[in-house]
Parts: sequence; C-alpha cells; structure tokens
Amino acid sequence: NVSDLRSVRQYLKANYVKPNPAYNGVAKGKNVLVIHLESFQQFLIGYKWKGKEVTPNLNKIYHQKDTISFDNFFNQVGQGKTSDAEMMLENSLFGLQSGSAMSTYGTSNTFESAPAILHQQAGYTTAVMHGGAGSFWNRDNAYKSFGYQYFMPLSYFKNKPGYYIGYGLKDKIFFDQSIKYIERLPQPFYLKMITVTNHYPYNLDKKNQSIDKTNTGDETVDGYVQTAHYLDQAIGELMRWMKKTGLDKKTLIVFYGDHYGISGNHHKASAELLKKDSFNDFDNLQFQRVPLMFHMKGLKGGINHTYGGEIDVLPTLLNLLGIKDKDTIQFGYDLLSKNAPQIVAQRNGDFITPEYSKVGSDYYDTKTGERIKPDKKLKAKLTAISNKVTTQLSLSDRVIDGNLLRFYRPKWFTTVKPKDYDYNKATS
Ligand code: GP9
Ligand code: MN
Repeated sequence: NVSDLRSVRQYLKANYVKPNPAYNGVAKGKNVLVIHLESFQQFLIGYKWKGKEVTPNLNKIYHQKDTISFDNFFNQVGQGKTSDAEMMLENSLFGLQSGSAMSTYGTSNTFESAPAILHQQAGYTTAVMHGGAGSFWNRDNAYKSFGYQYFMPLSYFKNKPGYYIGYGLKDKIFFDQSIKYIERLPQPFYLKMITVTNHYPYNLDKKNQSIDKTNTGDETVDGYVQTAHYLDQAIGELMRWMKKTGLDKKTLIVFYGDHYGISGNHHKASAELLKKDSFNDFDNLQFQRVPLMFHMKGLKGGINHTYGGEIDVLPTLLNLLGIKDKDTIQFGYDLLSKNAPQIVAQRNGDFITPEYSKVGSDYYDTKTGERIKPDKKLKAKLTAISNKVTTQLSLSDRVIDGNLLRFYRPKWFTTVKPKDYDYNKATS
C-alpha cells in the first residue's frame, strides 16, 4: 500500500549516492545498443584454450581505450535467470526470491522502465530483438508493461532447418537477419538484442565449431568455450557491420553477461578450467562475475575495478546519457560514482564487497579467499552489511509484490499503458 511506498522512498532517499558528474551526459543523444551475452562469465575474457583466445572480439573491445570495462561486476539473478537480469537492467529492481518477476508480475504491474524513461525524456525509439519464442519468460507481455514500442521475437525472422539450436536462432543468423530491422529504427534508438546460442547445454553444429571443446571430462562444461567462441564471432560480425555503416560512431554499446554458464554443481571442472587446485563455495561466488562494458567512440574508457552488479546498470547508463530520472524507485547506484557503496547483493542474501564475501553463514576475505573467524567488532560490521543487503532485497520485493509503482507518479513521467503496444508482426 501507499505507506509501503513511503518506506521505500525514505530508504532510497537516505541511501542516495550522487552519480559521477564527470560522466553526466557524455553519451547524450547516442543510440543505445544493449547486447545480452547469454550465460557469459567474466573469466572468458582473456581466456585461452589450446593457445587460442576463446573470445578475441570481446577481448579487444574490453581493452579498447574507448570502452569502460568492469572486472568486479557480478550477476545477481535468482531462479528467474535471464528474466531477472532483464528485470534489473530495465528497472533497477531485483528479481524475486523465487520464480521469475517478469513471468509473475510482468503483465499486471506498473513499471518505470528504461524504455519508457528514454522515450519520454529523450525521444528514443525502443525495441527488443530476440531469435527465440516471444512468450518465453512472458516477454511479450512484460515488454509492454516496460513500455517497449517494438518486440521482434522469432516470428519476425526466417527460420530454416539448421538455423535454430536450443532456445532460438543461432546468434550469427539472428544478428544477420536483425540488420534490416535495425536499419529501419528511427534514431536515437534504445535497442536490446538477446543472444541465445551460448546457453546450456552448449551444443553447436559441426560446421560452426571452430575451437576445440575443453577436456575436463564434464560433458555439460566442455562445450562452453565452443559456443562462447561462436557468440564472440557473431559479435565480431555485428561490430564490422556497425563500423561499415558508421553506426558505431553514433551508438553507445552496452555488453553484459546475464548469469553463469557453469553452475555450482561443477566445482571439479571449474577448478580445471581455471587451473586451480581446488574450487570451493567462495570461488563459486567469485565465479559469478560477468562482463559489463560501455563502448562508444570518444568515451574515456579503461578498466574500472568498482564492485557492482546488474542492479546498478540502469543508474550508470542514465547518467552517461544525461537523462534526468529524479526520484525514480531504483535500487542500484552509478558505478562510475566515486562513492558507489560496493556492496553486491546476491539474491539469496550472500554478498561481495571489495573486502568481504559472505556465502551462507561463512565469511571470507575477498582478496585472499581465506575464511574469516570474525571477532566481536568485525562480526558487528559484517552483520550490518548483511542487514543492508536483506533490507535492499526485501524493499525491492515489496515494490514488485505490492505493485507499488502504481501509486507513484513522478511529475515528469506518464504511466505506461500496455494496451498501447501490439507486437504482432505487421503485414507489409
Ligand atoms: C530464452 C532465453 C533463456 O529466450 O533467454 O533464458 P534462461 O534459460 O537463460 O533464463
Ligand atoms: Mn540466460
């Protein structure tokens, strides 16, 4: 109810951190292309298998001087996996403790999401392209609630035998066929492209295998570098097209990995991939790092070591675009702010800070990985961090469970009406 909303706003006000003014508006008016790297973990960046880079194109982007790259950026998804990542990126709200917020509340709730903010504040055309079924994760409804004007799922693409694997079109085919739609989008656009080939179980047709599988002997792990390599090649092709058309000069590209590809059930194989003697729960928590890169011609880039997570992408992006979003209900922070709190919540209440990591009831030194037996003073400090994490999560849950945004109308924002949107393929 309305008093819940009041507590949320009070909390956000008390914990407000000003975005970095030096980056405010540096990408003003640019197109925004968000590339969702399916199941892509940070360790792949720079990773070599049999002397060969697994992801040469993304490695290059990662190190370019006009890319802001993060090396302590974590996924924060729960059971909603991809959809939780999307929920965080579009809204700076967490997924739920169980299930998928996009599935359960995506149709009925009111949101103040990135596409609506960008459209209303800066005239952006907003679209999502994905070579998978439109109904997966309730996207075809949730995107309307988010205010996306266009959604092009599988039904918009040619699907021939051999085009499709697992959950959708192979990434190269998807990108290639997306071009004709991108060309027609009025600029500036905010476009999200959701890749899917690098998804468990990491199957790929022979013809597209251009790097060997790893040899841990763990079947579910060994194909991972192969599909990641394929995804990277697809990115390379898309980047070449963007360069050829000059679109690269007008576009801020955001790359992010949605969640792990190798789950916590594969400690032995993970140790082998990382060439470590052992792999424990602490290592698995650190393994939740995924890429986050902002790439744009002329951007003052570099590798940024700030600790953050998916909840923080939207505030960071809005500051880069110089978009005012005063008083929005967002739980993340600008990652470029010098005062970012650097407490990265996991959906189960675990957390990572530059100093401490919590897994279950155990605490570790983030730098050394050593288990900590906290004295009374440290225990109090760790409990305080833990409480912050739980408070943040439960307030975000309240916003979604209670559909609190329906009571909330910042002056500058017009409530999104899902029925204004129709994603059925136009016949032309
Ligand atoms: C399918 C896809 C997969 O459309 O986005 O979602 P995931 O299984 O990774 O949550
Ligand atoms: Mn996913």
